[in-house]
Amino acid sequence: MSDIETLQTELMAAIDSADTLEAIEAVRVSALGKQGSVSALLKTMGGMSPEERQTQGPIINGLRESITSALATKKAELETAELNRRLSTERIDMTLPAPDIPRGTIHPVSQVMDELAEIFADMGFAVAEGPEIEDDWHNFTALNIPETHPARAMHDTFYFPDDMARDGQKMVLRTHTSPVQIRTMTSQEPPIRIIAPGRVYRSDSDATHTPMFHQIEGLVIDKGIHLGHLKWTLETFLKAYFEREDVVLRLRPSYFPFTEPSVEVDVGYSVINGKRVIGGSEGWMEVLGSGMVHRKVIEACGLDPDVWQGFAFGTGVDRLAMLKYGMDDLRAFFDGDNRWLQHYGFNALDVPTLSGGVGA
Ligand code: 2NL
Repeated sequence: MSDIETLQTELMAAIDSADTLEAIEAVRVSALGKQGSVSALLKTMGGMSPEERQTQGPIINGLRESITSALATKKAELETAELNRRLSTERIDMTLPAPDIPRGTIHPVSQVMDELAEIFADMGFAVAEGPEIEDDWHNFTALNIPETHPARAMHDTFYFPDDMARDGQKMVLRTHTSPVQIRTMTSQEPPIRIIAPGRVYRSDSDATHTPMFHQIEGLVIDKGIHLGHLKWTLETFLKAYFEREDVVLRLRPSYFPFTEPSVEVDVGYSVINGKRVIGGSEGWMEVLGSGMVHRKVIEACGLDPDVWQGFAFGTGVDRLAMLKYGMDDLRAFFDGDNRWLQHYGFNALDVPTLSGGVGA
C-alpha cells in the first residue's frame, strides 16, 4: 500500500470513530488544517516535476476530496444526532409563571405617533415617509423658502460638507417633514391625503429645544379645497387626540413661506387644581401651524394651482405627547433613563385603536 493509501485508510478510520463534533473537528484540523497531513501532501506538489505532478496530482487531490466529503457527511450525522438528542430530552414547563424579568416599554413618542396614524387613517389619510438626509431643493426651494430666509441660516440647519453635494445640491438633515410631502406631490397624482411623521433636525439646544425632535405634518391636495376643510380636519383630529368633545380651536392669521393664507391654531385650556387641562377656553395654547398650500409650492411640484388646491399643517409630536401625558421636560424624552421610560412608557400590548380608544 502506498503512503497515500495508508493515510487515506487512517483518516477514514478516524472519521468513522469520531463520535462528537469536537472529535470530528480535531480530525479535520489534523488532515486539512494548516499543519495537516493532507495539506502537507498538497504542498509537495509545488516541488514536483511536471510529469510527477501529472500522476500524483489527481491522487492527492482525490484524497483531499474524499476526506473533505467524508468529514462533511459525518459532521451532518453528528449534528442530526445531537439535535434529536436535545429534542427528546429538553423540556419547557409551560405551567411555570412568566419570569419576573425587567420589561421594556413603548416610548411615548412611538405611542403618540401610532395614535396620530390611527386618528388620521380614520379620516382617509395615508402615512408617508422619506429620507432624513435631504437635498436643498426638497427641504427649502420647493417650499418657497428663498436663499435669504432666516430658516436657512447656519444656526438652524445642519448642513453636510460641500463635497457631499448630490447633483450640485447641498445636502441637509431635514429641518421639517415637508420634503416628504413634496416627494409625494412630485411622484403621485392628486387627490392626495397624507400625514408625514418623523424625526427632524435643527441646530438648537436648550431647555425647550433638542437638536432632534419629532414632527408630524399633514397635506391634502384636491379640487376645491378651502379653509373650511382645514378647520374641520384639525378640530376632528384634536378632539380625537385629546379625547374630549369640549376642545375649542382659535385660528389666528400668521405667516409661513409655504402657505397662503397661513393660520396658527390655538387650543383652549382650563385650569384645574393649578394645572392646565385641554378643554374649555380659560386660556389659549398654540398647538399647530397650518394654511392653504402656496400656489408656488403646488407649481414647484409640477401641478397646476388653478386646478389643484390644498391645505397643510405641522406640529411637534414631542410637545403633543407632553400636553396629553403630562411630562414637563422635553430633554428627558431622549435621555433613555429607564426610570422615566418605566413611568411614562406604554405596555407593548396597549395598541391605539379607534374602537378601543386611542389613549386609554
Ligand atoms: C409648524 C408649522 C407647517 C406646513 C407646515 C406644508 C407642507 C407643504 C406645503 C405647505 Cl408640502 N405646507 N407644511 C404648513 C404650515 C405649517 O408647520 O409650526 N410646524 C412645527
